[in-house]
Amino acid sequence: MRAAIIRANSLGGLFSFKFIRNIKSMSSSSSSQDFVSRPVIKKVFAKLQKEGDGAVVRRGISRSEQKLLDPFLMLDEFSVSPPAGFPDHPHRGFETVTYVLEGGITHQDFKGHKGTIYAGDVQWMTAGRGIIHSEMPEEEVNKGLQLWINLSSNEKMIEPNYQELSHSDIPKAEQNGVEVKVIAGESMGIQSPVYTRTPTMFLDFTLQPGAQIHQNVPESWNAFAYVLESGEGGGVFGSSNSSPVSAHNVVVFGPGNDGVSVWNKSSSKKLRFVLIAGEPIGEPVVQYGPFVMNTQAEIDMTIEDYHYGKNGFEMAKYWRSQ
Ligand code: FJE
Ligand code: FE
Repeated sequence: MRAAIIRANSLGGLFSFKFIRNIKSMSSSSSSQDFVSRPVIKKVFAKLQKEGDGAVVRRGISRSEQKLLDPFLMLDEFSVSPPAGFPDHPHRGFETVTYVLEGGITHQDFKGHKGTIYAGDVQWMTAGRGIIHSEMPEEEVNKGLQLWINLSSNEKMIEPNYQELSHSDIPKAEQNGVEVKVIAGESMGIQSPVYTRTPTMFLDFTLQPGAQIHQNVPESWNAFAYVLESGEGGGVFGSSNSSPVSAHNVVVFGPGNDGVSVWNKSSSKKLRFVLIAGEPIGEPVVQYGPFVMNTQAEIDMTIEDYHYGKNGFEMAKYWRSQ
């Protein structure tokens, strides 16, 4: 407790009030006593918008959050039914992480990769210098998350790569009414097998009514949560007396060295959210749709490469998904 107060005071200024409130409220709880949560600095409701071919996504992170949440570029919660989907389109300069929550998504690319991921499975795709692919739904209802993670300038033009994880490859831990699936990084003593070029933590938490967690996050990293399911009054983030956050909201955490605390204050419903954090890259971001580079000149070059089938887009002229 004492260490926490010293650290809170050393930050001074704007955040100290919130931290001190936090410490007081935590002194009555047992498991979070030694922790001070990062404060919540922004909440964003993920509004519906059209994407792909007839698909609708909830966009939780977009350009307006990119500065606060470097290295993250986009977070979409998708719910898509055939014939809608995401037909042939390119990517360059970043990674896409697709986490299926319900149904299945089939992926095909211009290098002959093909596969379907179902509920609980993850595809961690490094687009690098260039991918053209389609992502199409398999069943009646297909839901999930797609996160875009930037690559540093020296990795933007690397060879594309896939890490595909079946739900059975994703380590899971359970303790005191808290379940965590470790998609990337480490939590509750278990570690994901995913290799993250941009250091990233991606955790899927389910808290039973009354449960709480404190998750450490490296000090220099940016962090946010996205609420998937919450009962009324359930999802409380950052400070135990802050107002509850409902489903389809992004909660952006401010800086701090301890990590984040979350409470499920609902008496009957579970709370499910993903906690995502990453090491900021600190480089300029110039985005043109599915191309993310550091300068406008690199974007112009990318559009030319895609158009003429060069520098990684060689197969663009010949390939169509089946
Ligand atoms: C797309 C740019 C895109 N959100 N969520 C342009 F990024 C996409 C695209 C997606 C996407 C795919 C999945 Cl599986 C989930 C997503 C955007 O693929 F279709 C176009 N046209
Ligand atoms: Fe894509």
